[in-house]
Amino acid sequence: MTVNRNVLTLDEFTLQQLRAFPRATGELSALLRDIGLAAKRVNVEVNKAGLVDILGDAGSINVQGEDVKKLDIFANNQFMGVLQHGISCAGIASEELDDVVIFNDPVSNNSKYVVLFDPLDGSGNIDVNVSIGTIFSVYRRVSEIGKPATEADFLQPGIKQIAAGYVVYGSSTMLVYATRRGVNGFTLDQSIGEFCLSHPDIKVPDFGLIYSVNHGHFFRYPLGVRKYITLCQEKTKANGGPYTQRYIGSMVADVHRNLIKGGIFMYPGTTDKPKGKLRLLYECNPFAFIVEVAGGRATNGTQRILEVVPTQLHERSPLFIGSGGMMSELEACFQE
Ligand code: P6P
Repeated sequence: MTVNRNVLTLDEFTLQQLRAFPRATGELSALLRDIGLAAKRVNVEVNKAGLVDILGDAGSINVQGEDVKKLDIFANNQFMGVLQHGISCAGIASEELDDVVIFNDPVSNNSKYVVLFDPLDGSGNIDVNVSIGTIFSVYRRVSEIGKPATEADFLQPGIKQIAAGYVVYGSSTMLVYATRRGVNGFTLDQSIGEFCLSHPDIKVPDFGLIYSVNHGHFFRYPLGVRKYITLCQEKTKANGGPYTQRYIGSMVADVHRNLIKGGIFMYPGTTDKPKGKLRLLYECNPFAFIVEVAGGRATNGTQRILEVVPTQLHERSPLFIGSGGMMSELEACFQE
């Protein structure tokens, strides 16, 4: 039987990347393997979520006598657990936890990375069977190796990211991650329980036909945003359209679709919430890194997302992200 060497698993791919850098320590490969393992475990529970009435609601005791956790908490614990027991991570920050978690054990203190993640973004969509996702961001520590990580390790601008990625639990389960060398997508092959390279070297088209925004807030958006949305609606075949509005209400699914097909995703600030809803550190920054490596752009409306210097762990930011040509059209509307 011939082995199909064209289909690389996530582990084989990261090891191949490691071999290309002889001086690399393998810590990043190990960290991505850990994240892939947690994602597979979360995927099993997400796929069962529709049976929650059989398994019992969060907080109840299920038929196996296990206490059923909210899926967000379950996902948080899976990612935190694999990272804490791995060899590459000194600590984590999570959308589910108020403060950073410094692992502070000898192996973790000697690790050179910290990881920030949103363990289950869009989890409000679970009970209506809409795709949801995990988002993660990897930084090299600025604190002294050998000692416990500090909060400063987590409050770095997005430009300092070493890697970033997401998992989309949808019609298929995909893990997409970026380093400065490129963006690559892996689809979970349930028959072997491995993420397999399915989307090598992802590049976002410079233009697309999709714009993603919550129209319900239209009259609370800044004038430039309203101008751009109107421009999108006026697009015809004669001037580069017609555009389609697609908004799932699950950022991972919306941005993933636009990354592959081309498009723009907007979560602007509003008159009542000027900073918008999305979190800078573990939603905006990782996607900004991924999309920029793929050839697109991401701003907060006035500044490149990756250059924003964070001051708080859970701070929010407006987000405009996607195809470079469409981002330029948006920025022209801001200038008018
Ligand atoms: P709205 C999910 O709760 C989330 O954080 C993102 O995944 C999604 O893009 C956004 O909120 C949707 O928010 O206000 O449009 O429902």
